[in-house]
Amino acid sequence: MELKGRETLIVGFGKTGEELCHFLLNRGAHVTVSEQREAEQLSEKIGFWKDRGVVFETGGHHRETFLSAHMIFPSPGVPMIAELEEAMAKGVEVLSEIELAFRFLKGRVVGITGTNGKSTTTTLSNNILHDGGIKSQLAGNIGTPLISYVEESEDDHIYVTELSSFQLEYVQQFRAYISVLLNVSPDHLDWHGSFTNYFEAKKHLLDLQDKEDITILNRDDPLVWNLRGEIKPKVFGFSRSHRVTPGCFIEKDWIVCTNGKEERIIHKSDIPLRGVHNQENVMSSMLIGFLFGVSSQGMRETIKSFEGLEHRLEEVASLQNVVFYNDSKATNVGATLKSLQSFDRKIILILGGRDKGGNFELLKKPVEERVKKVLLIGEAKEKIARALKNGNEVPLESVSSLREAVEQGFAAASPGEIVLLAPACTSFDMFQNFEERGQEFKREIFALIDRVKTQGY
Ligand code: UMA
Ligand code: ADP
Repeated sequence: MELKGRETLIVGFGKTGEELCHFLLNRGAHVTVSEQREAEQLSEKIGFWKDRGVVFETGGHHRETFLSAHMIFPSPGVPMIAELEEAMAKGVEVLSEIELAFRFLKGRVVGITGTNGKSTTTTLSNNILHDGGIKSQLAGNIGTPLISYVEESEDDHIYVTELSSFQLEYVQQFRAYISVLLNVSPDHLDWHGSFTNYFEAKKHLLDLQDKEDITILNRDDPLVWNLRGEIKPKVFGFSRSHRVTPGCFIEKDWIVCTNGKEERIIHKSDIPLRGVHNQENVMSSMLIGFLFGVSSQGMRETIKSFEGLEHRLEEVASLQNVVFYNDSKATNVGATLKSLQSFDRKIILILGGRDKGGNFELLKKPVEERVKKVLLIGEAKEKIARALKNGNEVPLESVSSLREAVEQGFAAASPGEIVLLAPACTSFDMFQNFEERGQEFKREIFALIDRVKTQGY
């Protein structure tokens, strides 16, 4: 692929946009950035890139800029805006950052996607490979764009890459040596427009693989498992409820991997992560290690020492035997459902934020079964209240801040119960991102503990 002298347009100047600037300039392309935010709101680094010849169009997108480009690289967060649609219709090439990276990357890609569990699985898989002596790197949606590894890449490197549906939208040749599809449930419907489009984007990952490649599929998710007949690579399954071969399954409380010969890898009780969904993440990570020949002993050690990621069912603190959990990353209904299933004690649940088109009706039954009280926060409050109300006896209360949520949650909980932030929505109505929401939740918990200790409440 020749980039020298080509007119390239980057849409959006976040992490991806900046890494793209670096890469495209290095390859001799002419680079323009189009960004909806005003220049003052952007990173100070804009000056650095201007000095190197990047042209900035800020405060909005202009169709002429899009139409005059040879190639457009939209940042993942940029939906199908009119300017992009028109340029595509006129034949301008539109590629995602991962596609560009793949065209130049040496080494192999392990691509992990799914609605939930991507970051956990990507991190654990990378740990397993790394501890097993393989030159692996953590890339993609989890934080470091794949493109930033290209210049240093070598043939024996493995890039364990978390892939979002956004990144998989504009791919053409991106080919993972191993792909993983963890699960699929409705998410990002505001961006993709429909569940079908969202599902199709995820499926691009598998469609672009060939018969020498490997696909790992969730045997217990019918939508995912049904794809096995439609794709070219060899399929490995993982399942909590069926013996699946080749693949990974649970037998007499042991997690077993098989590709002909069965190997017991770890006893269920040795997995430190909470929740059955994490058994699925562990099984798929284990299959990746197994396929790269990492020893059972090695995998066992890595899994035993993996404490999970911040903001994913994170135990924060306990006060008078009420335990607070931070699952700020539960930004869709599917994740919140798994979160609720992970406890056998009554829960005070904090729900709400910005809606992505989620079907909150699905929460009704588990809320009735497991939740003592729901605290509603953010833009989606009323929609969630409508979905939960009909005949539901569980009290709902509206709160205006996480401070109030923490206080009301503690007040409603009896000793032995749980206060859980698993909001089923994004944080963007009140925070920069899910991390900031989780940090604020934790700060408020510790502030409450201090108040109780010093003032008795
Ligand atoms: N922008 C426009 N026009 C638009 C929309 C956005 O100019 O119409 C601009 C914004 O003003 C902003 C820039 O685009 O300045 C942001 O681009 P971006 O949202 O793609 O952000 P990046 O910083 O490039 O981060 C992206 C991923 N973000 C999203 O997918 C929303 C990061 O995933 C990822 O870590 C990073 O690339 C590196 O690969 C974050 C995420 O929330 C964690 N991902 C979603 C999720 O996990 O649910 C998919
Ligand atoms: P992602 O990167 O796909 O968002 P994370 O590992 O960050 O995945 O987890 C996001 C949320 O989804 C967390 O709230 C977590 O509790 C929940 N979760 C994690 N793994 C799974 C899974 N396999 N199935 C369903 N929910 C999961």
